[in-house]
Amino acid sequence: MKQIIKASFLLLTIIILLPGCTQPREDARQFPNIIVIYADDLGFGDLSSYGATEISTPNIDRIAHEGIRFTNGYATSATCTPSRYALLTGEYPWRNTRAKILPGNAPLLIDPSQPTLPKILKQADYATAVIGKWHLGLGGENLDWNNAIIPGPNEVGFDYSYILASTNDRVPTVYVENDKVVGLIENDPLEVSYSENFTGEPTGKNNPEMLKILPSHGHDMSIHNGISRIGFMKGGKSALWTDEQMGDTILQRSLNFIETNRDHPFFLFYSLHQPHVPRTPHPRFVGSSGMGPRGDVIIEIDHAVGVLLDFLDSLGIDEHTLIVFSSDNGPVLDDGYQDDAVTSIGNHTPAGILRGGKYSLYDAGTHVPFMVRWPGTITPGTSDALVCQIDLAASFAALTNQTNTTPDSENILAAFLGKTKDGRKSLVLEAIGGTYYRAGNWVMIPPHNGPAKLKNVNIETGKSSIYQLFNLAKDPKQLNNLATEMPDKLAAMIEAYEQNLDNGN
Ligand code: NG6
Ligand code: CA
Repeated sequence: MKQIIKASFLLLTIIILLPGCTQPREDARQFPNIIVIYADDLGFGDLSSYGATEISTPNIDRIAHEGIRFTNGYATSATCTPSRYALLTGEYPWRNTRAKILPGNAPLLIDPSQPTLPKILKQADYATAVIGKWHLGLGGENLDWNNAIIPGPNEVGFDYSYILASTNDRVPTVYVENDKVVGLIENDPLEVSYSENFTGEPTGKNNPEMLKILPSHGHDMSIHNGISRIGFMKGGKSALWTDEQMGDTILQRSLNFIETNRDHPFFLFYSLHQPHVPRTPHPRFVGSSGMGPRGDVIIEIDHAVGVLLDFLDSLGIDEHTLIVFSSDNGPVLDDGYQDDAVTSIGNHTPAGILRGGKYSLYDAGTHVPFMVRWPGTITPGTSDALVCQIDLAASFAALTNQTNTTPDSENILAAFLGKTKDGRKSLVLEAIGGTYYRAGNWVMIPPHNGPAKLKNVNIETGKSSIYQLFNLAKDPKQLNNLATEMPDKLAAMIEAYEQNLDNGN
């Protein structure tokens, strides 16, 4: 009897103790933490794991080498806002006419009633956060930055948000934490306009003597921190960020979020602002690449990724964390500031072997680095499966036993985990001024009106008055237009493309 009582007591003790120690950990760890690290304008050839020889990115390469390195990974779009829209909503951005590069005072682009990736993960009891670049609009029309900014990220599925209001080259140059501008004080209200300057405020155009980085095109409006931006602002002085600190700020907030949720599944959208312009590395990275500020900020993000990986390791949650690393669109050198990106590039090829770049209908616009790491679960390797950021929503819904309610996202979890090399069959991608179609290794670009080159940024648009058809398996540089030579293939591609568009509307 004594024995039985003793045994029961022991059992009771174990049961009582379990919730406090191992049990919840195991429950909470049913699904992995998910971190999406999203670079801004990083090209297919910008990482050493993707063939760069003039720059070394050992920490990001760790994700590639310890996970699956995708050679056919895509953003949906050759610019930022639409790619981010697709990643978060699982909806093709060309279905939403507002999903274009947004000004800094644009209303929230995602409808709070839309299904989103973070909402799906919240249903699976994840804590969710976006930290870093947002560029998906905030609030409604005529937003007052001095009051609660609603709706924003918190209304579309994020429990916590700490974001750049828009981009680092657009006003207002402030962080927004949840629904408030960080550091704003009452007697110095922040005002923002994209139509006219505020009386007496200096601009890059009129006051170049105040600038430490000169604009090359655009970016000549309000000045903050010696850098003129797109758009006008006034006041809110106590809230204005320091560009050189931005990398550290975003990283630190991300580490805090991870630490807070170390015992609970979390989804972190770690949204880097580099190497987008203006490129302002922290002083400790200045000169680190030998390639000017663009290279230096790539080294800066590589370093940040290393800190993050080590942090996960130190918390013992490495094997419980799935990481995706990718970029929102392809590379650009001169995107509006005279920052030596062009003159210091040397032999580096940001787009790697691909044609075009940011904004372009050619492959480098959307074909980006893409890697997925989940130590202990994913067997490292390389995959040529066609995968796209739009598919994270459905795939992570599958991973966490949730129903995918987003319209265009496909469950290709098996491809993301390296279990199959079958990804998507096709994609309707977009760039500035139009859409195009990839199916298997083939790309069809329909005729689009517009210049063949964007002169300021010196990038081919891919626009042509005739159909273009390329076989990327044989011709990754897209030099050999097979449209005339292969009329049947062209017709089949056009038909499939139009069917995809029709289904979309
Ligand atoms: C363009 C800006 C460019 C960049 C881009 C958005 C000018 C002349 N150019 O309009 O500098 O901000 O928008 O980049 O203003 S993205 O990566 O956020 O899509
Ligand atoms: Ca971008």
